[in-house]
Amino acid sequence: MSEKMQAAVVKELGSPLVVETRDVPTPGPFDALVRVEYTGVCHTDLHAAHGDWPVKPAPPFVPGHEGAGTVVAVGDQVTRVAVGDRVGNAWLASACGECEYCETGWETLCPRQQNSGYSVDGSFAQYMLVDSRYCPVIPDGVDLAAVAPILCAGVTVYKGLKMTDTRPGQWVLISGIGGLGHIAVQYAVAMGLRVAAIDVADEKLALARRHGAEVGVNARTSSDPVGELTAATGGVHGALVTAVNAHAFPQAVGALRRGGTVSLVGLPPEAFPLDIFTTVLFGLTVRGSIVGTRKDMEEALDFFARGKVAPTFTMRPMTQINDIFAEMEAGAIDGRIVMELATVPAAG
Ligand code: 8ID
Ligand code: ZN
Repeated sequence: MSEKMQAAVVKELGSPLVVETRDVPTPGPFDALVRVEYTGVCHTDLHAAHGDWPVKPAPPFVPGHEGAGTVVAVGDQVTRVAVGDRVGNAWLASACGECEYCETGWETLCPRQQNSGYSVDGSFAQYMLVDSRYCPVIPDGVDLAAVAPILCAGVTVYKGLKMTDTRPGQWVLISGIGGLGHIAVQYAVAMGLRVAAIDVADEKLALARRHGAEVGVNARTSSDPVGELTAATGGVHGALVTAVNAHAFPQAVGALRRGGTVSLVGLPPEAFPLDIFTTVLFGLTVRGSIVGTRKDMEEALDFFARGKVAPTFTMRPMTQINDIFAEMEAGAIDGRIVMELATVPAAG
């Protein structure tokens, strides 16, 4: 009889997840089987469970792409990790390794990539498979619960900030101070940038200030959020939009100074108007940014291991996943939720 585990499963898009007993998966040649100890909950998991995006995941599937745990078995071709190593999963579960993107350091754009918790089962489970050639390797000595949010939120904002082409001493706007945004503030400060924050809740702006933001603007209560940001910074050199609301995007573009760059990272399933005249005459750059490569991940994890960033998180059992999603939708989470897999009642 195969071994069993508990997993939170999307049975139908838009329906609550079901925590149920599943078989522990068997590793293929390049896979590692990981006993998951902690997993962060990303807003992408909520988009996945709702089927928000044009390319939809196929139920039943297990969400989760911020899982951290220990390797308990490996396939016969695995060389990069070994039983006992601490590894995680990531949104970029694997890529083809052969296309023009993989060949030029842009594996995150590989058209044949697999995505954890979307096209392959993720970390909302007591065990998961990872491709040993792509999985993040957790640095020695770091706390497994605290590192989980780095595996998506951390690497995504670290790469997204690099994509703003800003330099130390310049202003960067972080729009949306949720799971991604509050970590973005910390990477930006660590990179020597000056940080302005915008969100729709004063508690989120207070969190941004605790992590080093110098300016905080409430887009809900301010009569002129862009004017306030411009007055405080002279116009930001770069902006990173993590907000899950299309209104935040033109505001971030509006806050840029001439020559500025905005990295779009948040994924509300909508469009936004881009003023052509201003974009052209002010020489603005508007670009998308999707997670990070394995190298970006190594660098993002290194910032964490050196104590430069420390996600704010609350630990919860996986059985509360539907409550957690409801709180996320309501914007009621401070930083990140990290689910503890050990507290799930033993599989039977
Ligand atoms: O690689 C990527 N591009 C990537 C990676 C990971 C996540 C993209 N994402 C996407 C997610 O799919 C999601 O759409 O980034 C978005 C943010 O993910 P998150 O940080 O995990 O979500 P959250 O914790 O719910 O935070 C969202 C924040 O946005 C604020 C909320 O108050 C919250 O703090 N916000 C909203 I909703 N409307 C806003 C507005 N109009 C706003 N902030 C400013 N202005
Ligand atoms: Zn994510």
